[in-house]
Amino acid sequence: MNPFKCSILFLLPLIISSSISVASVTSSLSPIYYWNLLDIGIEDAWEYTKGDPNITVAIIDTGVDFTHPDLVNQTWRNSDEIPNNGKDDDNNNYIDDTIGWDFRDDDNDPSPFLGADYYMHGTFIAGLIAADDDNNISVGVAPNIRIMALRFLNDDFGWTFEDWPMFIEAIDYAIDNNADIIHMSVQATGIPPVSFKEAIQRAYQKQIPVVSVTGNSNFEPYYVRYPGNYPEVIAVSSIDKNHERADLSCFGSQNEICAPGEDVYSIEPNNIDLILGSGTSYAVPLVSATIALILSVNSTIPIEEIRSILHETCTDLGSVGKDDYFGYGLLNASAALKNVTNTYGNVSTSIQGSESTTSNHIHGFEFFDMLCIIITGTILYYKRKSSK
Ligand SMILES: [Ca+2]
Ligand SMILES: [Ca+2]
Ligand SMILES: [Ca+2]
Ligand SMILES: [Ca+2]
Repeated sequence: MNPFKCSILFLLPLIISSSISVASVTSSLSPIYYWNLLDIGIEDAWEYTKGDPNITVAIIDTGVDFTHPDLVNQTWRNSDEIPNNGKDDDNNNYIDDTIGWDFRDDDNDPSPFLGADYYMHGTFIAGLIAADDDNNISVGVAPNIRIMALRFLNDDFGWTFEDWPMFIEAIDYAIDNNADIIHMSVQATGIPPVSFKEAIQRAYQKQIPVVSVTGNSNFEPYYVRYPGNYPEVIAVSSIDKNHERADLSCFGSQNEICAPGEDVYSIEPNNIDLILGSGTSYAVPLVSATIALILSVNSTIPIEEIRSILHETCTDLGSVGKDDYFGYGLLNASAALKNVTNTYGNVSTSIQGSESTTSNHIHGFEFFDMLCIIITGTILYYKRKSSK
């Protein structure tokens, strides 16, 4: 056994959270289907943790199919809400919201509408984040955490100007119902209204990391799309198997980190086959889920500390140091978990609010389209691997 593994065995019993599960490293992942997870060092990261069930990622998207065998055990449950009694038992203004909320249809079933464009988008992302590791369909970065589904996107895989209040409601739901991370693989075509920016800032002030795309719109005007452009949001760009930036992946100074998102496999609703997808949408889940693993080691680490850990541990690509095309570099879950375990694994820290960071920020352009279409991920083809 190498010294690295010895240090893990020494450190684990000192972790204060009793719910930290010591991951048993499963058989090696297939480099064909999980090259993206292997590329961020997931097998070594799992020696620290596969996630804490008390850590929840809220996914604002097309909805999530929680009947999928890979997501049944990963479903966030609102324990304060009594199911199906027609009452809002926890007084959060949502009746019978036991597993999230469908803001698009205003009901308590956040599963995707199978007739919608890209109905698989949210489930594909949920699979990358947390697909269960106890069967043969797929496995996510943090299989022991929980997913809160907040359905928002319309049947055309987008939203319109009048939907911004609905988007804000979804963010506030995540904040008010104790999500630990807010995931949004979406991009606007212009600058969102101030009320939306304020919702992002509310999450930041509550120390809830918000993770989004740089965007899939590498054409004029060139800039990292919103919400990824906000300094409070962690913007993720997409690279391929050769560590080349994806052609459509937006770049700029707000590009914080990159992760593999091209030709990656995950799950889809109402089916137990793997499907293949590409786009910044599918790079972001690796970052969201790695943050979930970090918070599983210690849930009180402030956002800016998490960011520093990600920056310091990622693998530099392109020109030396942080650059517009790759941000600080390629996400390295293994190094991040080693860092966080050594620093925070046996130390209790208090949550400290902090002011928004300042960063270079684009100014001077206005909405050039009221239709806020997002196409941050495409599905190229289906059913490349049958389960079992
Ligand atoms: Ca309720
Ligand atoms: Ca109820
Ligand atoms: Ca699985
Ligand atoms: Ca670089």
